[in-house]
Amino acid sequence: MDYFLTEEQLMIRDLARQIAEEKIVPVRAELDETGEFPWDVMKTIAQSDLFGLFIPEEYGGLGKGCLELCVAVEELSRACLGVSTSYAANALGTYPLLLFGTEDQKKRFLPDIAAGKRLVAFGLTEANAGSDAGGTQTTARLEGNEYVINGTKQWITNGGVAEIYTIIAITDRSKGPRGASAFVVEKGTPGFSFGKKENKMGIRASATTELIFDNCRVPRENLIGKDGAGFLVAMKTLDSSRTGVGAQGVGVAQGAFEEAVKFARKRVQFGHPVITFQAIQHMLADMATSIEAARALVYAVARFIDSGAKDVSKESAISKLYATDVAMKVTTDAVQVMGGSGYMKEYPVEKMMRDAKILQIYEGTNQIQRNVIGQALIKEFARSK
Ligand code: COS
Repeated sequence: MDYFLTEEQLMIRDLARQIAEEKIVPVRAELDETGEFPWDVMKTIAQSDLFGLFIPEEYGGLGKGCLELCVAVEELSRACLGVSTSYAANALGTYPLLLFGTEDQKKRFLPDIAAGKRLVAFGLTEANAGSDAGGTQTTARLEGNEYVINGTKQWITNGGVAEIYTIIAITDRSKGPRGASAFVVEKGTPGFSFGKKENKMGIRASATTELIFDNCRVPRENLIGKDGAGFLVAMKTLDSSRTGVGAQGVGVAQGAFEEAVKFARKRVQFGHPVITFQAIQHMLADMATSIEAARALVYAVARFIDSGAKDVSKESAISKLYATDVAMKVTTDAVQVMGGSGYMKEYPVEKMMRDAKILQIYEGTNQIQRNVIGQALIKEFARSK
Protein backbone atom coordinates (compact mmCIF):
# COMPACT_ATOMS: atom_id res chain seq x y z
CA MET A 1 0.00 0.00 0.00
CA ASP A 2 1.21 3.52 -0.75
CA TYR A 3 1.55 5.63 2.40
CA PHE A 4 2.56 8.70 0.39
CA LEU A 5 5.95 9.00 2.01
CA THR A 6 8.08 11.84 0.65
CA GLU A 7 11.23 11.18 -1.43
CA GLU A 8 13.26 11.89 1.68
CA GLN A 9 11.23 9.49 3.85
CA LEU A 10 11.62 6.80 1.21
CA MET A 11 15.38 7.38 1.21
CA ILE A 12 15.44 6.95 5.00
CA ARG A 13 13.44 3.72 4.64
CA ASP A 14 15.79 2.40 1.97
CA LEU A 15 18.87 3.31 3.98
CA ALA A 16 17.55 1.57 7.11
CA ARG A 17 16.49 -1.43 5.00
CA GLN A 18 19.95 -1.69 3.47
CA ILE A 19 21.61 -1.63 6.90
CA ALA A 20 19.09 -4.22 8.13
CA GLU A 21 19.69 -6.59 5.24
CA GLU A 22 23.43 -6.20 4.86
CA LYS A 23 24.57 -5.72 8.45
CA ILE A 24 21.86 -7.13 10.74
CA VAL A 25 20.35 -10.20 9.05
CA PRO A 26 23.74 -11.99 8.73
CA VAL A 27 24.51 -11.62 12.47
CA ARG A 28 21.09 -11.67 14.16
CA ALA A 29 21.09 -15.40 15.05
CA GLU A 30 24.55 -15.14 16.55
CA LEU A 31 23.65 -12.00 18.52
CA ASP A 32 20.57 -13.81 19.80
CA GLU A 33 22.66 -16.80 20.85
CA THR A 34 25.49 -14.89 22.52
CA GLY A 35 23.57 -11.87 23.80
CA GLU A 36 26.43 -9.67 22.61
CA PHE A 37 25.74 -5.97 22.12
CA PRO A 38 25.74 -5.07 18.39
CA TRP A 39 28.53 -2.48 18.47
CA ASP A 40 29.39 -2.94 14.77
CA VAL A 41 25.80 -2.32 13.72
CA MET A 42 25.59 0.73 16.01
CA LYS A 43 28.72 2.07 14.30
CA THR A 44 27.11 1.62 10.88
CA ILE A 45 23.92 3.33 12.07
CA ALA A 46 26.04 6.20 13.42
CA GLN A 47 27.87 6.56 10.08
CA SER A 48 24.52 6.69 8.28
CA ASP A 49 23.38 9.63 10.50
CA LEU A 50 20.26 7.72 11.60
CA PHE A 51 20.94 8.46 15.28
CA GLY A 52 20.32 12.12 14.52
CA LEU A 53 17.06 11.63 12.62
CA PHE A 54 14.77 13.24 15.22
CA ILE A 55 17.29 15.72 16.64
CA PRO A 56 17.03 19.36 15.44
CA GLU A 57 19.61 20.49 12.89
CA GLU A 58 20.95 23.19 15.23
CA TYR A 59 22.21 20.38 17.50
CA GLY A 60 23.75 18.34 14.70
CA GLY A 61 20.73 16.19 13.81
CA LEU A 62 18.69 15.83 10.63
CA GLY A 63 15.70 17.69 12.09
CA LYS A 64 13.11 15.07 11.16
CA GLY A 65 10.19 13.84 13.25
CA CYS A 66 8.38 10.88 14.67
CA LEU A 67 7.31 9.51 11.26
CA GLU A 68 10.88 9.30 9.96
CA LEU A 69 11.98 7.67 13.20
CA CYS A 70 9.13 5.14 12.92
CA VAL A 71 10.05 4.33 9.33
CA ALA A 72 13.69 3.64 10.32
CA VAL A 73 12.70 1.68 13.45
CA GLU A 74 10.27 -0.45 11.42
CA GLU A 75 12.97 -1.45 8.93
CA LEU A 76 15.52 -2.34 11.63
CA SER A 77 12.83 -4.31 13.49
CA ARG A 78 11.98 -6.29 10.37
CA ALA A 79 15.48 -7.76 10.67
CA CYS A 80 16.07 -7.89 14.45
CA LEU A 81 14.12 -6.49 17.35
CA GLY A 82 17.14 -6.75 19.66
CA VAL A 83 19.10 -4.32 17.48
CA SER A 84 16.13 -2.02 16.90
CA THR A 85 15.49 -1.89 20.67
CA SER A 86 19.03 -0.63 21.25
CA TYR A 87 18.43 2.03 18.58
CA ALA A 88 14.93 3.03 19.72
CA ALA A 89 15.92 3.16 23.41
CA ASN A 90 18.40 5.82 22.40
CA ALA A 91 15.51 8.03 21.29
CA LEU A 92 13.58 7.21 24.47
CA GLY A 93 16.54 8.34 26.59
CA THR A 94 16.98 11.50 24.52
CA TYR A 95 13.37 12.75 24.70
CA PRO A 96 13.67 14.17 28.25
CA LEU A 97 16.53 16.39 27.05
CA LEU A 98 14.81 17.25 23.80
CA LEU A 99 11.46 18.09 25.41
CA PHE A 100 12.57 19.63 28.71
CA GLY A 101 16.33 20.22 28.56
CA THR A 102 17.89 23.66 28.99
CA GLU A 103 19.73 25.21 26.05
CA ASP A 104 22.99 24.40 27.79
CA GLN A 105 22.01 20.72 28.27
CA LYS A 106 20.95 20.45 24.63
CA LYS A 107 24.25 21.94 23.44
CA ARG A 108 26.18 19.69 25.82
CA PHE A 109 24.56 16.36 24.94
CA LEU A 110 22.58 16.38 21.69
CA PRO A 111 25.42 16.74 19.14
CA ASP A 112 27.20 13.61 20.44
CA ILE A 113 23.90 11.71 20.55
CA ALA A 114 23.05 12.78 16.99
CA ALA A 115 26.48 11.65 15.80
CA GLY A 116 26.06 8.29 17.53
CA LYS A 117 29.23 8.95 19.56
CA ARG A 118 27.42 8.40 22.85
CA LEU A 119 24.40 6.15 23.44
CA VAL A 120 21.59 7.12 25.79
CA ALA A 121 19.33 5.22 28.21
CA PHE A 122 16.15 6.16 30.07
CA GLY A 123 15.91 5.11 33.72
CA LEU A 124 12.42 5.10 35.20
CA THR A 125 11.65 1.50 36.21
CA GLU A 126 12.54 0.13 39.65
CA ALA A 127 11.78 -3.02 41.62
CA ASN A 128 8.59 -1.40 42.98
CA ALA A 129 7.93 1.12 40.22
CA GLY A 130 7.06 -0.41 36.87
CA SER A 131 3.47 0.13 35.82
CA ASP A 132 3.22 2.40 38.85
CA ALA A 133 5.63 5.02 37.54
CA GLY A 134 4.75 7.24 40.50
CA GLY A 135 6.12 4.63 42.91
CA THR A 136 9.74 5.69 42.32
CA GLN A 137 11.91 5.17 45.39
CA THR A 138 15.27 6.42 44.12
CA THR A 139 15.95 9.76 45.80
CA ALA A 140 17.87 12.90 44.86
CA ARG A 141 18.72 15.20 47.78
CA LEU A 142 19.87 18.74 47.12
CA GLU A 143 23.10 19.56 48.99
CA GLY A 144 24.51 22.96 48.11
CA ASN A 145 24.91 22.98 44.35
CA GLU A 146 24.72 19.21 43.93
CA TYR A 147 22.04 16.55 43.97
CA VAL A 148 22.97 13.34 45.78
CA ILE A 149 21.26 10.35 44.15
CA ASN A 150 20.58 7.05 45.91
CA GLY A 151 18.65 4.03 44.68
CA THR A 152 18.52 1.32 42.04
CA LYS A 153 16.88 1.32 38.62
CA GLN A 154 15.91 -2.02 37.10
CA TRP A 155 15.71 -3.51 33.57
CA ILE A 156 17.20 -0.47 31.90
CA THR A 157 17.68 -0.87 28.14
CA ASN A 158 21.16 0.26 27.00
CA GLY A 159 22.29 -0.02 30.65
CA GLY A 160 26.08 -0.22 30.77
CA VAL A 161 26.57 0.51 27.05
CA ALA A 162 25.11 4.03 27.16
CA GLU A 163 27.21 7.01 28.21
CA ILE A 164 24.26 9.29 29.02
CA TYR A 165 21.35 8.40 31.35
CA THR A 166 18.16 10.36 31.86
CA ILE A 167 16.61 9.19 35.12
CA ILE A 168 13.74 9.93 37.46
CA ALA A 169 14.29 10.35 41.20
CA ILE A 170 12.23 11.68 44.11
CA THR A 171 13.24 15.09 45.40
CA ASP A 172 10.25 15.52 47.74
CA ARG A 173 8.37 12.39 48.79
CA SER A 174 5.58 14.35 50.52
CA LYS A 175 4.40 15.68 47.13
CA GLY A 176 3.58 12.31 45.49
CA PRO A 177 4.02 12.33 41.69
CA ARG A 178 4.81 16.06 41.90
CA GLY A 179 7.82 15.28 44.08
CA ALA A 180 9.73 13.49 41.30
CA SER A 181 12.43 15.16 39.23
CA ALA A 182 14.42 14.19 36.13
CA PHE A 183 18.22 14.22 35.90
CA VAL A 184 20.92 13.52 33.39
CA VAL A 185 23.76 11.38 34.75
CA GLU A 186 26.90 10.50 32.82
CA LYS A 187 28.60 7.12 32.90
CA GLY A 188 31.76 7.38 35.01
CA THR A 189 30.21 9.70 37.61
CA PRO A 190 31.48 8.50 41.03
CA GLY A 191 28.77 6.54 42.86
CA PHE A 192 27.09 5.40 39.62
CA SER A 193 27.56 1.75 38.63
CA PHE A 194 25.76 -1.09 36.84
CA GLY A 195 24.28 -4.36 38.09
CA LYS A 196 24.42 -7.63 36.21
CA LYS A 197 23.38 -7.88 32.61
CA GLU A 198 19.96 -9.58 32.42
CA ASN A 199 19.57 -12.92 30.62
CA LYS A 200 16.40 -12.39 28.58
CA MET A 201 13.86 -14.48 26.66
CA GLY A 202 14.14 -12.24 23.59
CA ILE A 203 15.70 -9.02 22.25
CA ARG A 204 18.91 -10.64 23.45
CA ALA A 205 21.17 -8.38 21.38
CA SER A 206 20.04 -5.45 23.52
CA ALA A 207 21.72 -4.73 26.86
CA THR A 208 19.53 -4.62 29.98
CA THR A 209 21.03 -3.88 33.41
CA GLU A 210 20.39 -2.29 36.77
CA LEU A 211 21.61 1.26 37.40
CA ILE A 212 22.97 1.61 40.92
CA PHE A 213 23.28 5.03 42.55
CA ASP A 214 25.23 5.13 45.80
CA ASN A 215 25.67 8.72 46.96
CA CYS A 216 26.11 9.71 43.34
CA ARG A 217 26.65 13.47 43.13
CA VAL A 218 25.59 15.42 40.06
CA PRO A 219 25.74 19.19 39.60
CA ARG A 220 22.51 21.13 39.94
CA GLU A 221 22.68 21.89 36.19
CA ASN A 222 21.92 18.20 35.56
CA LEU A 223 18.31 18.66 36.66
CA ILE A 224 16.08 18.31 33.57
CA GLY A 225 13.11 20.67 33.64
CA LYS A 226 11.90 22.03 36.95
CA ASP A 227 12.37 20.40 40.34
CA GLY A 228 9.15 18.40 40.79
CA ALA A 229 8.49 18.00 37.03
CA GLY A 230 9.91 14.47 36.83
CA PHE A 231 6.59 12.62 36.51
CA LEU A 232 5.54 14.95 33.71
CA VAL A 233 8.94 14.50 32.00
CA ALA A 234 8.47 10.71 32.18
CA MET A 235 4.88 10.79 30.89
CA LYS A 236 5.66 13.19 28.00
CA THR A 237 8.70 11.10 27.12
CA LEU A 238 6.58 7.95 26.94
CA ASP A 239 3.87 9.79 24.97
CA SER A 240 6.55 10.67 22.41
CA SER A 241 8.17 7.25 22.22
CA ARG A 242 5.32 4.71 22.38
CA THR A 243 4.45 5.05 18.69
CA GLY A 244 8.02 3.94 18.00
CA VAL A 245 7.27 0.73 19.90
CA GLY A 246 4.26 0.37 17.60
CA ALA A 247 6.65 0.75 14.64
CA GLN A 248 8.78 -2.03 16.12
CA GLY A 249 5.64 -4.19 16.16
CA VAL A 250 4.91 -3.44 12.49
CA GLY A 251 8.51 -4.26 11.54
CA VAL A 252 8.81 -7.57 13.35
CA ALA A 253 5.36 -8.64 12.12
CA GLN A 254 6.35 -7.80 8.54
CA GLY A 255 9.59 -9.76 8.88
CA ALA A 256 7.80 -12.84 10.25
CA PHE A 257 5.06 -12.60 7.61
CA GLU A 258 7.62 -12.55 4.78
CA GLU A 259 9.38 -15.61 6.22
CA ALA A 260 6.04 -17.45 6.48
CA VAL A 261 5.10 -16.66 2.85
CA LYS A 262 8.55 -17.72 1.58
CA PHE A 263 8.27 -21.00 3.45
CA ALA A 264 4.66 -21.73 2.49
CA ARG A 265 5.52 -21.39 -1.20
CA LYS A 266 8.29 -23.98 -0.93
CA ARG A 267 6.93 -26.49 1.59
CA VAL A 268 5.09 -29.32 -0.19
CA GLN A 269 2.50 -31.49 1.60
CA PHE A 270 -0.14 -33.76 0.07
CA GLY A 271 1.59 -33.09 -3.26
CA HIS A 272 1.12 -29.30 -3.23
CA PRO A 273 2.92 -26.24 -1.80
CA VAL A 274 1.13 -25.49 1.49
CA ILE A 275 0.36 -21.94 0.31
CA THR A 276 -2.26 -23.47 -2.03
CA PHE A 277 -4.28 -24.66 1.00
CA GLN A 278 -7.08 -22.38 2.11
CA ALA A 279 -6.22 -22.90 5.80
CA ILE A 280 -2.79 -21.35 5.19
CA GLN A 281 -4.10 -18.64 2.83
CA HIS A 282 -6.60 -17.48 5.43
CA MET A 283 -3.89 -17.19 8.07
CA LEU A 284 -1.66 -15.24 5.68
CA ALA A 285 -4.60 -13.02 4.67
CA ASP A 286 -5.32 -12.19 8.33
CA MET A 287 -1.63 -11.49 8.96
CA ALA A 288 -1.35 -9.17 5.93
CA THR A 289 -4.56 -7.34 6.89
CA SER A 290 -3.53 -6.70 10.49
CA ILE A 291 -0.01 -5.58 9.52
CA GLU A 292 -1.41 -3.06 7.03
CA ALA A 293 -3.89 -1.76 9.63
CA ALA A 294 -1.14 -1.45 12.24
CA ARG A 295 1.18 0.37 9.84
CA ALA A 296 -1.56 2.78 8.77
CA LEU A 297 -2.32 3.53 12.43
CA VAL A 298 1.32 3.97 13.46
CA TYR A 299 2.05 6.32 10.53
CA ALA A 300 -1.15 8.30 11.18
CA VAL A 301 -0.29 8.76 14.86
CA ALA A 302 3.33 9.65 13.99
CA ARG A 303 2.02 12.34 11.62
CA PHE A 304 -0.34 13.56 14.35
CA ILE A 305 2.60 13.86 16.77
CA ASP A 306 4.67 15.66 14.10
CA SER A 307 1.81 18.12 13.55
CA GLY A 308 2.68 19.57 16.96
CA ALA A 309 -0.46 18.32 18.71
CA LYS A 310 -0.21 19.11 22.41
CA ASP A 311 -1.71 16.02 23.98
CA VAL A 312 -0.87 12.76 22.20
CA SER A 313 -1.21 10.36 25.16
CA LYS A 314 -4.28 8.54 23.94
CA GLU A 315 -3.21 8.26 20.30
CA SER A 316 0.30 7.11 21.09
CA ALA A 317 -1.07 4.48 23.53
CA ILE A 318 -3.58 3.32 20.89
CA SER A 319 -0.83 2.83 18.28
CA LYS A 320 1.45 0.99 20.72
CA LEU A 321 -1.36 -1.23 21.98
CA TYR A 322 -2.69 -2.22 18.58
CA ALA A 323 0.57 -2.67 16.66
CA THR A 324 2.27 -4.69 19.41
CA ASP A 325 -0.71 -7.01 19.86
CA VAL A 326 -0.57 -7.50 16.07
CA ALA A 327 3.16 -8.27 16.36
CA MET A 328 2.54 -11.00 18.95
CA LYS A 329 -0.28 -12.57 16.94
CA VAL A 330 1.49 -12.40 13.56
CA THR A 331 4.83 -13.77 14.81
CA THR A 332 3.00 -16.61 16.61
CA ASP A 333 1.00 -17.36 13.44
CA ALA A 334 4.19 -17.29 11.34
CA VAL A 335 5.58 -20.07 13.55
CA GLN A 336 2.28 -21.94 13.09
CA VAL A 337 2.31 -21.59 9.29
CA MET A 338 5.85 -23.00 9.28
CA GLY A 339 4.96 -25.82 11.67
CA GLY A 340 7.94 -27.82 13.00
CA SER A 341 10.36 -25.71 10.95
CA GLY A 342 8.99 -22.54 12.52
CA TYR A 343 9.82 -23.91 15.95
CA MET A 344 13.45 -24.60 15.02
CA LYS A 345 16.32 -22.16 15.32
CA GLU A 346 17.31 -22.70 11.66
CA TYR A 347 14.54 -20.22 10.82
CA PRO A 348 14.23 -16.72 12.31
CA VAL A 349 10.54 -16.81 13.23
CA GLU A 350 10.90 -18.48 16.64
CA LYS A 351 13.28 -15.64 17.59
CA MET A 352 10.83 -13.07 16.21
CA MET A 353 8.06 -14.59 18.34
CA ARG A 354 10.25 -14.53 21.48
CA ASP A 355 11.34 -10.98 20.68
CA ALA A 356 7.81 -9.72 20.01
CA LYS A 357 6.63 -10.53 23.55
CA ILE A 358 8.52 -7.62 25.10
CA LEU A 359 6.60 -5.13 22.95
CA GLN A 360 3.45 -5.89 24.94
CA ILE A 361 5.39 -5.26 28.15
CA TYR A 362 7.93 -2.43 27.90
CA GLU A 363 7.21 1.31 27.76
CA GLY A 364 4.03 0.47 29.62
CA THR A 365 2.29 -2.91 29.47
CA ASN A 366 -0.63 -3.13 27.08
CA GLN A 367 -2.88 -3.19 30.15
CA ILE A 368 -1.43 0.21 31.12
CA GLN A 369 -2.03 1.46 27.55
CA ARG A 370 -5.71 0.56 28.01
CA ASN A 371 -5.72 2.51 31.29
CA VAL A 372 -4.19 5.55 29.55
CA ILE A 373 -6.75 5.33 26.73
CA GLY A 374 -9.61 4.82 29.21
CA GLN A 375 -8.57 7.82 31.33
CA ALA A 376 -8.32 10.01 28.21
CA LEU A 377 -11.79 8.93 27.12
CA ILE A 378 -13.26 9.79 30.52
CA LYS A 379 -11.71 13.28 30.29
CA GLU A 380 -13.05 13.72 26.73
CA PHE A 381 -16.56 12.65 27.75
CA ALA A 382 -16.45 15.02 30.75
CA ARG A 383 -15.39 17.93 28.48
CA SER A 384 -18.09 17.23 25.91
CA LYS A 385 -20.92 17.38 28.48
N1 COS B 1 0.88 14.00 30.15
C1 COS B 1 0.75 15.02 31.03
N2 COS B 1 0.36 14.84 32.30
C2 COS B 1 0.08 13.58 32.69
C3 COS B 1 0.20 12.48 31.83
C4 COS B 1 0.61 12.73 30.50
N3 COS B 1 0.76 11.74 29.62
N4 COS B 1 -0.13 11.35 32.50
C5 COS B 1 -0.46 11.73 33.74
N5 COS B 1 -0.32 13.09 33.86
C6 COS B 1 -0.58 13.90 35.03
C7 COS B 1 -2.03 13.70 35.49
O1 COS B 1 -2.90 14.59 34.83
C8 COS B 1 -1.92 14.01 36.97
O2 COS B 1 -1.88 15.40 37.15
P1 COS B 1 -2.68 16.08 38.38
O3 COS B 1 -1.90 15.67 39.59
O4 COS B 1 -2.63 17.52 38.07
O5 COS B 1 -4.07 15.52 38.36
C9 COS B 1 -0.55 13.47 37.34
O6 COS B 1 0.21 13.44 36.12
C10 COS B 1 -0.61 12.08 37.94
O7 COS B 1 -1.32 11.27 37.00
P2 COS B 1 -2.13 9.97 37.41
O8 COS B 1 -2.92 10.23 38.65
O9 COS B 1 -2.87 9.47 36.21
O10 COS B 1 -0.91 9.01 37.78
P3 COS B 1 -0.89 7.47 38.15
O11 COS B 1 0.07 7.34 39.27
O12 COS B 1 -2.29 6.95 38.33
O13 COS B 1 -0.22 6.80 36.87
C11 COS B 1 -0.01 5.91 34.65
C12 COS B 1 -0.64 6.97 35.57
C13 COS B 1 -0.48 4.50 34.95
C14 COS B 1 -0.50 6.32 33.26
C15 COS B 1 1.52 6.01 34.71
O14 COS B 1 2.00 5.57 35.95
C16 COS B 1 2.20 5.18 33.62
O15 COS B 1 2.29 5.61 32.47
N6 COS B 1 2.72 3.99 33.97
C17 COS B 1 3.47 3.18 33.05
C18 COS B 1 4.88 3.59 33.06
C19 COS B 1 5.67 2.86 32.06
O16 COS B 1 5.44 2.97 30.86
N7 COS B 1 6.65 2.10 32.53
C20 COS B 1 7.49 1.36 31.65
C21 COS B 1 8.90 1.64 31.95
S1 COS B 1 9.53 3.04 31.25
S2 COS B 1 10.40 2.33 29.66
